[in-house]
Amino acid sequence: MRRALRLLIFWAIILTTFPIFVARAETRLSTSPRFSFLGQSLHSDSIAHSQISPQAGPPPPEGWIALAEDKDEGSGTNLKAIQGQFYFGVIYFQVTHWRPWSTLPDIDTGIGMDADQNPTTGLPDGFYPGQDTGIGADYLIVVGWEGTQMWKWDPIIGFWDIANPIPLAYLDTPDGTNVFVAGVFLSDVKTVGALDIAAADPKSSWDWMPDVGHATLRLLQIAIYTDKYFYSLGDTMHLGLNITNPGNGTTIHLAIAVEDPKGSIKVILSKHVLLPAGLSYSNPNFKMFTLPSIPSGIYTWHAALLEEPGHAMLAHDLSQWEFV
Ligand SMILES: [Ca+2]
Ligand SMILES: [Ca+2]
Repeated sequence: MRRALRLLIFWAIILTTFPIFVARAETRLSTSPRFSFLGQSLHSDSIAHSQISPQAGPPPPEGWIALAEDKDEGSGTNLKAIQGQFYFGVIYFQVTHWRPWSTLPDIDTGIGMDADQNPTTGLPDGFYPGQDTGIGADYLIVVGWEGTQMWKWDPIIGFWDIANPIPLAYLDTPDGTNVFVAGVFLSDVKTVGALDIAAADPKSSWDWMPDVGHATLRLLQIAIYTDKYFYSLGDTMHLGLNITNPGNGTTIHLAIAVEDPKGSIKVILSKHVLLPAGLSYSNPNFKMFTLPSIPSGIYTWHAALLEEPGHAMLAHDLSQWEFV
């Protein structure tokens, strides 16, 4: 009898407190929007200072490729723009917000990467509020109070593998600004050679960039260089060209041009090129020129890989030399 009474009381307590528990859980979700709501509690990580020692150097400022821009929807720090580049084995992203970090006590920005370009694998659309990306992100770079790291999608549990975070290769989150740069090693990302990406900021009322759809970063690299800096009449210039394609075979447009000291540009090569899968092309004697009498001053070689069709910039490089 006593046992029956205890059971009755037990169930009475469970049944009366359960709705309260559910209500509390829902409140916590809505007041603390974050990527890891299914995961274990994470120790807070301030954006104010870089928490990791960078293993890679900063990427070259001229290497950024514009991926997406986003209007100011008014809440929080709000996402403004994202740029990307692939440089010496590291995938870098630069994210700009409309307002500085100091606007909020914590920031929390995520960059989802669909590395197999397959929307049926990885994070499904509609998982987070307002998520309409058309991609299935297989990796999520998080920068902010939830951590500064990358999570891999776990298809078994249907969530990020938060227990096994992947360290970032690079992170720069300068104090008092509204821009950060984060990088991850290509070797940590299983990819077909192009990344479909979308960014989100839960603390800015789940702001998405772009609002709908995604951008694509192709992991191609091009480098152009000369055998020395100073040249004069009659010298032979060895023009070097390197191209790497870590992904699948792809057809692109290769353009090479030289800019003279007055800023006028002469295209010396512009054509379709098939880049085989896994290409690592390096040729310090791509072209050789015996220099005629030309105006003295600083010249610049430009090299670019452009999307075909459309001619969106995929990778570019430049190299200066001087005629004396
Ligand atoms: Ca995917
Ligand atoms: Ca937006």
